[in-house]
Amino acid sequence: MKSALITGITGQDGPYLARLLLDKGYKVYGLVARRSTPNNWRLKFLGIENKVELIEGDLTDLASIIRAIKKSNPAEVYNLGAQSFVATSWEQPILTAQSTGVGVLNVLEAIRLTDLSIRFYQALTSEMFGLIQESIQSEKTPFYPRSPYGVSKLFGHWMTINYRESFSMFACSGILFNHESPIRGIEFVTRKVTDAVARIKLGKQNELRLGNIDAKRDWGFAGDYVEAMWLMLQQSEPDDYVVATGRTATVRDMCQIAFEHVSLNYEEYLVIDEKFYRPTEVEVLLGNPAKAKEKLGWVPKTSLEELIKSMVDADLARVKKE
Ligand code: NAP
Ligand code: F7E
Repeated sequence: MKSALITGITGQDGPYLARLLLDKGYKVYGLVARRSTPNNWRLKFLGIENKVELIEGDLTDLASIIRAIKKSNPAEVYNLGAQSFVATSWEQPILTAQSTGVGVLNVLEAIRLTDLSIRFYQALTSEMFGLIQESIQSEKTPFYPRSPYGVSKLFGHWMTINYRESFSMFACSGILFNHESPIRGIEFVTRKVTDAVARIKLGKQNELRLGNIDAKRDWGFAGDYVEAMWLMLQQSEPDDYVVATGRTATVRDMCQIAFEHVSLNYEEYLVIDEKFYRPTEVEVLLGNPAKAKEKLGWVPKTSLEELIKSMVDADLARVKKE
């Protein structure tokens, strides 16, 4: 039986990827950083809490990653772990550089020191395009990151390429645009909005405070995007791929979809709060997923409307149970 090791298995993408790999017959291990309270609610939400084996370790601790690789003996390692909230990357830039940036190097080194035949997936991001240099971003678009998070990911990107070229590692970078789901962290804007919509609808909240609602994002569904990760590691050659929907919408558009789903008008509840503005903003992102379509046969299946409505429905169900 093939084994896979996933870092970041307690985050949003980890459980979707774990479920996909379990369905394909893999034995799935997850590297989990020690926290004072276990953080398994997302694994539970997808019904796989008892189907994956968790190994304690941290991306900033090389020895713990080596131990996890020796224990799991994986054919594939998916490095999804990171401090991934852009706003926090200005509050904790050094921690972000260590986990999101140097963490990538630690996993690459751990593979180099244990088994160079392991196939490696690195979770990268459209945030590396930042101040966009082309109106539609592809694998060939120059980078211009706008946050400590984006800069840290760019370090991980070049390290992944360098290890591929230096040691012939099968190392792939997925440059993923924003992807969301009912298990998205509550601090990210889509989930913040869908949770607020549920609370407002159920009379538990009166307003929704947001920052820059003119920002535009290319939003897809996390469950679709993890399929692209797996497909990258099944190819004959390692490569880098943009994964996106090819459609962009404003935060305002997304709010409108969410509120209209429960027959409310967002303008009656939205309050603009300077607190949520960022020191430097990524104003617009729009990805071109043509290479992923051509080489991987990957296409997004979920529309923005379907995605946001499913998130509102999940939050309504949760808030009702509170
Ligand atoms: P997420 O929900 O923030 O999950 C991050 C995961 O990393 C969590 O399991 C977290 O554990 C773990 N982690 C953080 N620091 C760690 C450390 N030092 N050692 C070990 N584990 C650590 O992120 P996501 O949305 O699932 O995204 C997955 C990956 O894709 C991330 O690398 C993210 O930067 C990248 N990405 C995401 C998107 C997106 O739109 N979702 C787009 C492009 C790229 P705890 O929960 O215990 O802290
Ligand atoms: O912000 C604006 C905010 O925090 C989206 C991460 O997964 O995707 C994510 O990064 C936009 C920004 O995601 C609020 O200014 C307005 O323009 O949901 P977000 P993000 O920063 O795009 C990329 C691809 C990643 O790689 C990251 O890991 O929404 N916005 N008002 C707000 N954002 C938040 N969070 N909260 C607000 O109140």
